[in-house]
Amino acid sequence: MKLSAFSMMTYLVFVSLLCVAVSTLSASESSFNGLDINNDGMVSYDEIVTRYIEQHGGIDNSVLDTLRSSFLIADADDDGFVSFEEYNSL
Ligand SMILES: [Ca+2]
Ligand SMILES: [Ca+2]
Repeated sequence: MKLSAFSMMTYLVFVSLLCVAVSTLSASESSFNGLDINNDGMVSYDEIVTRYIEQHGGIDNSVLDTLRSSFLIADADDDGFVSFEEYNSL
């Protein structure tokens, strides 16, 4: 349902960011764990931003906006975190 309001470009940016964390490992669990910096089993918005900055050396406001809106869509149950199940369903 949320996907209808979700542009393809936003989707691609978000998925590529999720994949870039551990790009040499193909297992989705490994890439999820690469994003889960504090190993609490959930990926927060701050963790995604931190990983993005590590990968790109910085971040600008337009990317922050895209990440924020993408994160809200990925967080299907609106608890403020993306679980492994939510990540896998992207
Ligand atoms: Ca976490
Ligand atoms: Ca969630």
